[in-house]
Amino acid sequence: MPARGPVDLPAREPAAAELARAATRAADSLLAPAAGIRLGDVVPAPEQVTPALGADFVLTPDAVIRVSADAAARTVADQLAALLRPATGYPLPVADAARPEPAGGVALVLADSGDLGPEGYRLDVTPDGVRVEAATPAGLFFAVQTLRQLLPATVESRTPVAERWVLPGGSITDRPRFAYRGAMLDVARHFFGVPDVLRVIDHLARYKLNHLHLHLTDDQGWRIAVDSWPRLAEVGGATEVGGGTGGHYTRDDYRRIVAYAAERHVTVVPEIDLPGHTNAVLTAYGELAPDGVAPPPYTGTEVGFSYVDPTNERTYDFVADVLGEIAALTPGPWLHIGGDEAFKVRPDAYAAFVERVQRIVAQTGRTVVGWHQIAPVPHAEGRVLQWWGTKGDDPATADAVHRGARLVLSPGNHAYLDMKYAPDTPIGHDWAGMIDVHRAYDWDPGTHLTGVPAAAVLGVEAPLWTESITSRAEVEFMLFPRLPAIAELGWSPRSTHDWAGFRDRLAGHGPRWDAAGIAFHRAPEIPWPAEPAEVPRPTGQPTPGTPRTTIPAQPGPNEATQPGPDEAATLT
Ligand code: TNX
Repeated sequence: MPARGPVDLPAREPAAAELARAATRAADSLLAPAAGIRLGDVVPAPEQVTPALGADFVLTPDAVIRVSADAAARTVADQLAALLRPATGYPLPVADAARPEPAGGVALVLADSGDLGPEGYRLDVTPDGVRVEAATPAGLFFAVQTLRQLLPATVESRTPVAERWVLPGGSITDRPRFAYRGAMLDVARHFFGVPDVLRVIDHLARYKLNHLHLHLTDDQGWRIAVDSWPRLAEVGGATEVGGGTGGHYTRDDYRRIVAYAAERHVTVVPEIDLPGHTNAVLTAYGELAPDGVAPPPYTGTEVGFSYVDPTNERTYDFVADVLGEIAALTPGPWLHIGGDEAFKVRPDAYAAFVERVQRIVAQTGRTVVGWHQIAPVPHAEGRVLQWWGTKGDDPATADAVHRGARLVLSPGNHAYLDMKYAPDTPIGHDWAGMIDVHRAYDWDPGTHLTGVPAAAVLGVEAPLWTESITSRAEVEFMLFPRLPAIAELGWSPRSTHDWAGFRDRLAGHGPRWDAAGIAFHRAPEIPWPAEPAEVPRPTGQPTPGTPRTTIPAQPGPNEATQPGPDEAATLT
């Protein structure tokens, strides 16, 4: 008898394989919803989520990423590929979207259909593929951040993982509530080098934040090279809180930060704090001091004692030169002039100074931003005030809004991520109270300040002051998990606001942060999933679900493999 089977198989194989795939899909659709990620498990919560049970998509080794013919969109496709390749081990070539649609891929399509706005997107997941549509590359980029969260947490691994790369089926239509969604890093109290800043930009991008405010100058240090006043960085940059050697960004360093941010649709907002918080300036150029004498460097944490002389014309040369150089290096529309805590400057002199500096900013073609202390000063076209008070009522700020100012909200008692989580938090301040995750989440930017309509609110920002924060691990400990709470307030429609739901969605990010080597705080309010038992735990690590109040001085378990920013995704 002739051997049976092999000779007949080629003709039957496609049908058999198809049947097998269909059977797997049917079985998966029954199993996946219980065990896997649901379409709505995204932070910040999307505007509209329509799950389709049984319509999951599985990313396979032969998947292709297709993208519209546009350089910036192509960058997003390359970023997606760079994000997915390490953990999946798949080649994921990037091809032109105009090519005939192969099944099983991801398509990123620029299309101005519907009302997605400048940052919105639509994501459709079907068994045959994933299709993203947006009017802009920024919209595609934000969709990619959503897509990333819909894959298993192990997608964050930088080495290949055996995993079924399933995405839950259905559609998401999403766009932000506010145009300005930011975080601030104080690089003046303690200096943070370029790799640390790039990593913070990655953290922002994950949660669809689109502004990085850099607090570049303060009493303890001046952190940006200025060609026309070189001693600012050379002398003023050589100190920090606690007496360390500080540091500063060269112009190329700063350009690199700005470019890295731009590739992630993040705008850098540089702050030169004036007229107070300027001891570092005065150590470098004593001629700008009210008494003309350079003070010694300051490495403590008091505020409000220093100021540049508002009656000296040289002060305005200094301001114009510095702001001119910073504007030339900064593609974004904003220049932040500080304006906070100038306690030693009389109110009339302060108002005249700020009014003049607002005009200098206008001459650079940029829009002025200042802390809300500048509210009483006459309006300047487009100006933005950053609210950091702890009350819900401030007549001076409401009045400035009525005169045309817009607001970025950073309420000290909700959004100041340098505040401790709880009394036993080992670092941070407490002057604005404790800020646990619930407190960071539990406010509404649209109604927060009496007399300020939602239409005047440009957005939200989470500042991280660094008097007590000295390392990348400490930065991450304070940012995570509160930064995603502020991000959700900035992005998600108010109708999605729900603490219990947020807490559960956020919990799923713990394993992602573990896989990405992010040193987050295991806040006890969040029901973090237990880690798999086989994951080896370095001694001293808390058991799952236990709040961690110490910050790892050593890199976390995965940090050695993923220490830096996601520069693999950078294209030059
Ligand atoms: C107030 S908020 C400051 C900063 C401090 C911060 C500490 C603001 C505009 N000024 O100088 O670093 O408190 O929380």
